[in-house]
Amino acid sequence: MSLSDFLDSLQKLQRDAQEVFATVTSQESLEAARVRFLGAKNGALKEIQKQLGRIAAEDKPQAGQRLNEIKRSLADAFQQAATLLEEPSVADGKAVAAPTLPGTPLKLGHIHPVTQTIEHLKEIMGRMGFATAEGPEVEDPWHNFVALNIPEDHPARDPLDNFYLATAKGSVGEEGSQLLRSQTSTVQIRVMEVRRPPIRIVSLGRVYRPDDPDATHFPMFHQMEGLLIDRQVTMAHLKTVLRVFATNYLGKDVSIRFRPSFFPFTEPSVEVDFWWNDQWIEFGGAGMVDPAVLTAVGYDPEQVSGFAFGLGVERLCMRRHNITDIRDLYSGDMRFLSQF
Ligand code: FA5
Repeated sequence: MSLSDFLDSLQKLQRDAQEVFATVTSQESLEAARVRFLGAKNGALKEIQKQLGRIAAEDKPQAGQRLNEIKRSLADAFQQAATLLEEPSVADGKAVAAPTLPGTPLKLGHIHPVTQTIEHLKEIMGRMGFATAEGPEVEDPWHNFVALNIPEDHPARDPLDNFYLATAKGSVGEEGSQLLRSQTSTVQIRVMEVRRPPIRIVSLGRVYRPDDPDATHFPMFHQMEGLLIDRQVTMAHLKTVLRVFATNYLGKDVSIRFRPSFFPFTEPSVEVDFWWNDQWIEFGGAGMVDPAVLTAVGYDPEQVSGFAFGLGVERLCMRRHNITDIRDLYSGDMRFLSQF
């Protein structure tokens, strides 16, 4: 067989095959085309390949090269036809059933209401000059209790009221043990340990307590801690900052009251309540930083004074958005969460 006859038959095969592969409409016709052109036994390509032995020796390289090219191009045509069959085509009906209907909307994620609240609170406090500070969620008893003037026998240190870590080195409650922080007041200590006054920070983060969940309690919640240390800071400064904060976050008509209370790390101490749904609801604690705390971090209580506060972030968020059950915030129910 001459080289030109060989090349002609290859050319014709390629034309035929491409035409057939381009018009297959089902798996069956695709398979039939594959067997016809690429079949290993009697496929058209195989038949032509058999002729290769009859080509003159000097023409064989060229003939072989062309044969391989056609083989690749037929394999490609087959692959393309197979892919097209898998894709839904307009001819399938569904895709063209109602081309003017709106498509399926993309579900976009958005920021959780508690995170939105945290950003909002940071922004309000930032406008009053409070920078943001951070502290670890896994704490040691020094920062969670001792430096905050909470003695060894204080009920707040009870293992039943805290999440101590089983991996901790020391015995539960003692130096060397570790726990999930139960309040963000730990950050007061961490900031004062490394900085000199004046200090004006807020710290927003998670805290953990083994409280039974109910409408206003959750075992994991967030607090906003505030700390201001300077010369001659008074209770009037504390009350003003909290009032300005409350009116900024909740509106001018918010009623806020300060109730005498006790915290080991502040003296005097107050509980901060907001009026909500015909009753006073506690939002946090506050007070003048106890001189014992200032001394524990190496400050001179004769030279500086300050105030601190710790507010429940979820309760603030709930008050603003009129959410009546804290558990809704952590239910993961998109029907609820997507409203914010
Ligand atoms: C404290 O945690 C003090 N560290 C606050 C403080 C800071 C006082 C600085 C003085 C100076 P208390 O345990 O009351 O205080 O908690 C503060 C607020 O956290 C509460 O008023 C409430 O709003 C919120 N809170 C407390 N427990 C929970 C809970 N289980 N779920 C949701 N919010 C809670």
